[in-house]
Amino acid sequence: KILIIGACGQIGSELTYKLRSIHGDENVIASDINYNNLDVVNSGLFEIVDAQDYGSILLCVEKHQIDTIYLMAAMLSATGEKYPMKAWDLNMDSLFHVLNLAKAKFISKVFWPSSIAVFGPTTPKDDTPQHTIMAPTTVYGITKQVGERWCEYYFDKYGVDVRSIRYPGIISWKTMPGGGTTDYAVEIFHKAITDGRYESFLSEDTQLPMMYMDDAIDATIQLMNAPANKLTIRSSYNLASLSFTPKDIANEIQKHVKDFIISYNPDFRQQIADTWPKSIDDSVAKKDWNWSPKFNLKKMSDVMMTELGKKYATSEK
Ligand code: VAH
Repeated sequence: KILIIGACGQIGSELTYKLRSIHGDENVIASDINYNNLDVVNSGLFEIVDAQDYGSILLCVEKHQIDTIYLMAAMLSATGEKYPMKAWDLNMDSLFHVLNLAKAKFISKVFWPSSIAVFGPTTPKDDTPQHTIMAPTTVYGITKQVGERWCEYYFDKYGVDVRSIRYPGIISWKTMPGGGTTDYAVEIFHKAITDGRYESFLSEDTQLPMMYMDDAIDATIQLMNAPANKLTIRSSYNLASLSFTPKDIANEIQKHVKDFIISYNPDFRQQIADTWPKSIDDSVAKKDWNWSPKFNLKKMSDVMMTELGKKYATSEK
């Protein structure tokens, strides 16, 4: 059975829904530190699990005969700069507990998300390679870089089957992201519908690697289902689908909301975004497990505006 830790979060919630649809509700246990996402809590098996407490995770693993864990709990880049030691403790304690559960054979497979945040200002920004200079300058990025080293170490030394993807910014409409630098790219769609305007905390030409949620979820499941002998990367796979700027998104939104207005007021998150790549080379993921994205900027923007339009129309009634 499958346990998702951090199931109330932006990616964790949609992984939960997707894995339930594939494996059946009774085989997927969602968990988080609180009941923050009632859609997830009330739509299937749910447990309170503290990702920083080994005993709490082990209790759930034994109660439900878990053999695979998706560890989606983390403190993201922006919040991590406000609470560096909390970010380090949460992101690293949780990874060690799950890797040690696998080393002790309580579970047999682990998914752990890395991020383009592992790259820093000295990394080549265009078509960033799978193997390249990595000197992240955010706490979050440091936890992801060190986490990747530990994943590869546990695979090499203890045969732990841990798999990982360096997610770009993820765009979705079901669950809000929390505390990320790429959150503007989700907020802008909501504000376009509710206010007809948005003040971006990143400058208009800040290009970042991004991905629509369905592509990210499909890639995650594709990697987890891939034969182990096909995988040449046990740190974390580069993954790409599209890159865009706030101006690009505003142009797409204006095709739906004619008089949509965007303004720019960069804050501390601009300094974070400036250290990240503009685009990613994911040729290794394509070769190893046939990765191929389905959503381009237009298709993503259309689905975001359509689904959020419906969501806000019903909530107003
Ligand atoms: C963040 N959404 O902004 C996350 C992600 C690449 C960005 O890691 O921190």
